[in-house]
Amino acid sequence: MSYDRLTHPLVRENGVLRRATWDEALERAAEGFRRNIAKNGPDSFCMLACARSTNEMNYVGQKFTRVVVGTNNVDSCNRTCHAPSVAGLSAVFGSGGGTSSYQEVEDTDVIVMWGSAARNAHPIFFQHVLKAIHNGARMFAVDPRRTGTAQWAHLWLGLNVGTDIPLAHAVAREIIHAGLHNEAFIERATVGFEEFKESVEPWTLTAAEQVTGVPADAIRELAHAYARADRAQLCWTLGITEHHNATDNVRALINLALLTGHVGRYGSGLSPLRGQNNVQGGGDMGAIPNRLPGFQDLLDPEIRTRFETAWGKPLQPRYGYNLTEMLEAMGEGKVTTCYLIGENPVQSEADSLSCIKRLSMLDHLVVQDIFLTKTAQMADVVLPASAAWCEADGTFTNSERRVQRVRKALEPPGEARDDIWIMCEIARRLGHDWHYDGAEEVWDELRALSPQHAGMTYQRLADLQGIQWPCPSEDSVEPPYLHHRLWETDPVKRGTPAPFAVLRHSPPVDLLDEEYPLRLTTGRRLDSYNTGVQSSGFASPLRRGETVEMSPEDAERLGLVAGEEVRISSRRGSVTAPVFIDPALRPGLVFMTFHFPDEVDTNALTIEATDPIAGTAEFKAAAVRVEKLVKAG
Ligand SMILES: Nc1nc2c(c(=O)[nH]1)N[C@H]1C(S)=C(S)[C@@H](COP(=O)(O)OP(=O)(O)OC[C@H]3O[C@@H](n4cnc5c(=O)[nH]c(N)nc54)[C@H](O)[C@@H]3O)O[C@H]1N2
Ligand SMILES: Nc1nc2c(c(=O)[nH]1)N[C@H]1C(S)=C(S)[C@@H](COP(=O)(O)OP(=O)(O)OC[C@H]3O[C@@H](n4cnc5c(=O)[nH]c(N)nc54)[C@H](O)[C@@H]3O)O[C@H]1N2
Ligand SMILES: [Mo]
Repeated sequence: MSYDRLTHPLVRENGVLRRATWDEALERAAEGFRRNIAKNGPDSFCMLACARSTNEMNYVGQKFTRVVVGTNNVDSCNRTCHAPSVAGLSAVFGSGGGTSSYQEVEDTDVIVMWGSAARNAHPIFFQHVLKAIHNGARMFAVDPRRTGTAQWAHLWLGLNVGTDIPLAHAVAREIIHAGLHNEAFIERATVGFEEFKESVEPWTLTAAEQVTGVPADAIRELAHAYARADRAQLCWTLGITEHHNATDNVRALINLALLTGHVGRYGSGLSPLRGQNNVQGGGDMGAIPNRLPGFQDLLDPEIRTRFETAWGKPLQPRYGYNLTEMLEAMGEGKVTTCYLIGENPVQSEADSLSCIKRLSMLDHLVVQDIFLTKTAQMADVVLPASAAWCEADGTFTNSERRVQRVRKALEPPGEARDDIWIMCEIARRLGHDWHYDGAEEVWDELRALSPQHAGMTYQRLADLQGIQWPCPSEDSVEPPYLHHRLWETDPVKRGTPAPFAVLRHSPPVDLLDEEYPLRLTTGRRLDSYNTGVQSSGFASPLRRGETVEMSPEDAERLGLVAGEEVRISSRRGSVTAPVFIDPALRPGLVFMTFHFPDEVDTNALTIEATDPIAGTAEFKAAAVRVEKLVKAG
């Protein structure tokens, strides 16, 4: 199916959505928020902000939540992908951003793509990887599937789903035993090495081979190549972060960089490639429950006071709910109203059936989107927005922390309006007379409050074609990578040392057994985007709908042929889809996307087990059964 752009506001009347004027829809949206806040308090409100939209939109969105409503319950899809990367990197280095620039990838010697299908999901970044390979770099791919990325690799390490910690530990142990660790760096810039060394000792190459399925020789080769390289980049994405122990997975990879000193220098670093075009920016702008704009800690009284003075309102001195906690709180009747901007959780959340149940318990749901999504169809009020990437002004921030300008090139269709205009109109109806004369005014307000963005005027962003944070002043010139302080000889300049983490292996929560013997992992294809809202409107002979991809061996064992419709069932739900036979998959592993949820709701199968630190769900590991469909008659 394909979606049509929303061109006018809608309000629910007698159970159905009908066309409304802007004035009526805005009043209805505001009235529902007012009613719930008055009855149940500000914490009964939550906002999901849009990682597709601009920094300026996200800044205004979090300010709306904190100032107009008075809660910190604001989050976005960052929760479903890289919240564990941000949590892990912040815990070690005090900052959640990826440490390197794209250019450095071209100038490095070894690139490890760990749990990342970048050729499909980050094609622009992958161009830099291809240039690096052309320049002589060796690329290693660590992925249960032999992906398009793996096809370009010097070596593919096809591990079992959810065994990244044993693999990383075995790499670490091999580096230590071969004497390839960087003793000077460890001594100067890190803490906890002895405990870490002891903790990886059981993970011999043989022990790791048994658990991960990766041959010992391949583990050894990765360990030696990474440790011996002059420059090395370790990049990861959702194969690491969409697990119930995702922050631990991230820490396991950071350990490898600390062990070898591959961080804080030109060409060496740690890169979580972010998901949606502006999910990095959304978090930087404070559209997360624990940080104010500029990624500043909400619990720091000095920082809070600065914002309270600027915004003229006391802020709640405690973290809000993250997306996962918001949904739980809806189920418990604690959150009763939600302002949902540019997210489609009905189709993107793990265990979608329970997500729908929770959203339907809300007293008042306002959805602001560019399409009438499945989530919008549940709303009380639907507000048509302009598409940030071509119909609005502002900035986006990419995975290398580079802030870039986007400019309005087209008028939005029908009566659709800018995300910021809509939020300000609702704020006004709730007693806050907000007016911004364009995106630049929002940006300048942010610059005054966020030291890491202070020097990025619109003029400089245009002149320099984007600037990476940190950029504390208009004349500052910072290196393109973070944490160079770790290499300073002066202990004062070096600052807080980076801690190693002692971790343990924890296999996927959804256990395989006789009833559910196959491991399902889910992910992306090049030609489709997330829940398909923005990518289902075109057909191509090269493009297929949802399928269940499996190895030739499993297909044969189950007596299945390519194209045959089968039933896929997990402990939570059941769907049907055609079989696609793919030798990139090893026996025991099946793969589905979540790009066609109107036809096949893959997330009816996934499990809501979440990482306790970051709240990210284990989208990458469900236990399923695949069966022939019994034909009627
Ligand atoms: N074309 C396209 N591009 C996109 C998107 C899209 O939908 N379509 N979405 C965007 C978004 S929001 C995001 S977050 C990114 C995601 O980008 P990626 O993370 O690269 O994409 P995925 O396909 O979800 O997962 C990556 C890989 O993890 C592997 N994997 C699964 N389980 C494990 C495991 O236990 N260990 C390891 N090491 N690997 C494992 C999978 O086999 C898969 O190849 O892509 C962005 N870019
Ligand atoms: N099974 C499975 N499920 C997954 C994942 C997985 O790997 N496997 N990955 C997870 C990940 S990483 C992510 S990021 C989520 C994605 O989950 P969602 O963010 O819920 O899904 P999208 O389809 O990207 O929805 C983006 C929405 O933003 C709207 N939009 C686009 N531009 C604008 C704009 O300028 N303004 C406004 N107001 N709206 C706009 C679009 O119309 C669309 O409805 O899915 C998660 N779900
Ligand atoms: Mo994502």
